[in-house]
Amino acid sequence: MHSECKARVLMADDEPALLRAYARMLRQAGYTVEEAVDGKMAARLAGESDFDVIVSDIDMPGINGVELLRQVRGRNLDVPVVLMTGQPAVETAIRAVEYGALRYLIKPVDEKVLVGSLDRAVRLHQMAKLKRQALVLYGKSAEQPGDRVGLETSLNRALKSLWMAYQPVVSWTGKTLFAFEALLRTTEPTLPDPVSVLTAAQRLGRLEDVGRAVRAQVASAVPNLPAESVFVNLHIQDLLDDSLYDRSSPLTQVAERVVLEITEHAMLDGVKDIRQRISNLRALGFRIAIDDLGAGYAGLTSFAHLEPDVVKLDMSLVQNAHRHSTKRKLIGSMTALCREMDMRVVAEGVETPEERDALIECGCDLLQGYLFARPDKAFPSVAW
Ligand code: G
Ligand code: MN
Repeated sequence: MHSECKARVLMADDEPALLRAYARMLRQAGYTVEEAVDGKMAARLAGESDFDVIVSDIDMPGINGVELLRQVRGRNLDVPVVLMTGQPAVETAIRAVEYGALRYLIKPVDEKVLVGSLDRAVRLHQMAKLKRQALVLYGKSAEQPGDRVGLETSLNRALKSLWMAYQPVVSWTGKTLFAFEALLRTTEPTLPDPVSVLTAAQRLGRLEDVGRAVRAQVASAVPNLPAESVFVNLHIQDLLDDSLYDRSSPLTQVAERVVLEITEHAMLDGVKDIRQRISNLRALGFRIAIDDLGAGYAGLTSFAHLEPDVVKLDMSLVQNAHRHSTKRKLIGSMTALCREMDMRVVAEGVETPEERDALIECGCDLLQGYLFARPDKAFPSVAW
């Protein structure tokens, strides 16, 4: 079958006799083979052109097989890599799996096993390419790269392509712009929405990188902000990042114009000294908002700890408010209480004029949602 498909294999082994023997086996099976006499040469060849499969010895001087695998994954998430070794070790096997090696073969490798592995590898590679195409074409899929370097590559691309969308928060009765909320966006197809970016970053222990990138971007947009304030979502872990409290960091320079949103969901995760941290942020000039209020968490700790300046009602509470008197009662009571405590209330996810009017009737004047504007790169104008 390989005489037709002519799959290209990169074969790396620092033992010349073995390299020749394996290459011959593969050519007989119909593969086109390029030979690399060590890891360095293999890394160079792999960088120069695309292979259908890479087969490599593990124990090589300089760049060994696992390092080669890591370098290859930095550029290419899909190409199957088969590693071979004469000295199997649990440690290297684990790293091989972590970096997405397809197989880990013990030398001497039987011809049938080698060719069989490569036949399978070529098909899996085609499948991987098709899946990635499907993901790009049809978005949303929950598909995510499973291996660590793959995820790392995705996250790096997401960080590179990261941009902020802005959505207005309006005062309806005054017909004025109250603020914009900054929302994380990327063009990385494997991490298509903020939640998947944050989940990936969390798995990799790199939430700090995302938080810092977001804050830097928002800071650079503030001079052009066509409103007094900007709302910025914090991940609860961001509260543990020293750079958030750094007086010289770009966002702190404009802290007076920034409202930091902390989601109510996260309050349960219990960041140590949260009170102290919040009070440090206030001292720097930031205001604090509770995000997603009413979305599932019933406790009072969030209020007690945050004493927020702004409370954002979750869209689950807001949507269809005109149809449910219970929702209106809740919103009305919350809004009244917040006013007594000197807190502003923003209703999120307002999509229809009926919802808007119901909210106004409940005393809630600050509104955000598709009815007024969708989040967009250039500060979108409001459809009054
Ligand atoms: O968790 P947080 O409240 O920060 O999330 C806001 C999210 O809600 C954003 O991703 C934004 O795109 C989305 N959003 C904003 N306005 C509306 C709306 O009117 N309807 C819906 N369904 N989503 C909205
Ligand atoms: Mn928010």
